[in-house]
Amino acid sequence: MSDLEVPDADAADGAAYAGPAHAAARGRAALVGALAAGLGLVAAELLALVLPGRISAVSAIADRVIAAMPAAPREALIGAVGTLDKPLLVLGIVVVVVAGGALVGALCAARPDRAPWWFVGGAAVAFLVAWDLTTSDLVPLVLETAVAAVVATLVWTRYGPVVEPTSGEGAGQVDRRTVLRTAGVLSTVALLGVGAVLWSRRTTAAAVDAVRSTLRLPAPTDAAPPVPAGATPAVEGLAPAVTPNGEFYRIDVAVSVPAIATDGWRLAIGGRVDRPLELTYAELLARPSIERDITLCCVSNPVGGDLVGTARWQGVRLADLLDEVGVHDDASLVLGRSSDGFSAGFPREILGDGRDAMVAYAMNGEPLPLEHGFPARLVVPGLYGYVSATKWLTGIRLTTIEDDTPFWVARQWQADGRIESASRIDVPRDGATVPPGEVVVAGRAWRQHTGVGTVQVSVDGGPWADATLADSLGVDAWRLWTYRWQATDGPHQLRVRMIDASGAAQSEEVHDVFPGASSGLHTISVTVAG
Ligand SMILES: Nc1nc2c(c(=O)[nH]1)N[C@H]1C(S)=C(S)[C@@H](COP(=O)(O)O)O[C@H]1N2
Ligand SMILES: [Mo]
Repeated sequence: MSDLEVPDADAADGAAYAGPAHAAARGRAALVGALAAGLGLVAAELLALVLPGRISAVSAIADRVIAAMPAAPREALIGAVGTLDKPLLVLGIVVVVVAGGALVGALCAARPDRAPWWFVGGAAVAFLVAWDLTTSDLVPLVLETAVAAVVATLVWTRYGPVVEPTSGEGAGQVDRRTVLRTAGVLSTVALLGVGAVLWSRRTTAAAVDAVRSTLRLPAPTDAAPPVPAGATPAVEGLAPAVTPNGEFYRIDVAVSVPAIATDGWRLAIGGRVDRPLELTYAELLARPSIERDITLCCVSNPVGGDLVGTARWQGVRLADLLDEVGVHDDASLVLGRSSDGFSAGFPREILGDGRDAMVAYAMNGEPLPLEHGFPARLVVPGLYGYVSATKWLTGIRLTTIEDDTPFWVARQWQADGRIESASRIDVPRDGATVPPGEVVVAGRAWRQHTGVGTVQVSVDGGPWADATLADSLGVDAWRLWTYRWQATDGPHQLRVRMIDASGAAQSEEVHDVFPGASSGLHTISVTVAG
């Protein structure tokens, strides 16, 4: 028996397939298998475009992979490739599918009737990985994976090997030129299909964004005072107190930004309530609204990092909506759900202190940008985004953590996402060289919903000296600060700490982000040379 023996072929098939001709046939079968799998995938993605919800199986699988990754490798991946992590994952999935098809083709060269079972099995595995029990993707994902299996089988039966073991070596094989020509045609179709998917995504997003930019916002019923001119000290290189939308950090697990048209959008408030409520976009905007400056912050922000931003948000007070639906006493968790299957939840008791949590629809005077949750999102002062700030909001569920575990809590992040005190030096930059004499050191500090009390700077481990606080945007936003330092030649270390408005000093204990939040004092090195 040759070592090119096809493992699952019986002796008669094996004899007919021995030798170099067999290897070539197996190569062709692998090629057809790869094409079959690839085209199945393209067909599924095209179908996703026309199904309600536009749930792509590939992006759903990428979501689940990101979600299933332990925090350390995920952070490492994001650290290494930044926001390219999702496109790379999608590419990886495509490669795995095509390679899997090639393997099936090679293994089934001698027994082509077996390949469809592998395609069906592969599609079933893809479905199981893609489907999240907590979302309603069931029907689209069943349809998409079924279509993938059917298309792969059709391609295989049309172009795959035909084996008639009794009629001699290579009998019934399609010739090489036919396979290559077909491969060319099918690859072109596949590329066009992928192109069409990407193009259609972009045009949908562009269409939603075009409508978005024509929307008119109501004047806030309860407006924020004008931003004080003194909220941002005039220091070169210091970013403003209110972050422009285009510079606001973005964090989410969505592979492509959901583009939700306002027409069909509804916000459903339900669960353990007396009177469930459903609001259209117009109904949401018709309600009394508040406008507040709130600093939003990611739990993954490292000490001194920039996954934090402040915007002037406008929306409907969450407490008013909850009063209206009549929340049951046993509802301990407020869970925001989004169109992409993400959910974020926080203890209901946190709202007991009257903080201005809201269903926000505007950011810095314009409808929420698509990346920041259009048409609506939750914003809760004092909580990290992962437990509170659900973008592309479609539902608010009054529930318990046992019944509905929020996305990141199910992945071992802390359930209590209250923001820790933090402070940062922005100017000068770490590693900068500055001239001797008076140097203006500047930065920001935050402890949302408590407020900043004092910011202090220490040079080279020396005594803490008070910085000057800029004008306040309120307790829910960060506060900028400056410190005049008499710099002398040589290398120096600058360190900052914050004491909040209740008198509690920022933790000096150093720890990494997972599973709660980073802590420790931001320290930078500068060289003074003239
Ligand atoms: N739908 C959805 N909402 C989400 C997330 C997400 O992955 N999906 N991530 C949350 C996290 S972890 C953060 S820090 C904030 C970030 O909001 P931003 O992108 O507007 O800055 O969004 C939150 N809302
Ligand atoms: Mo986050």
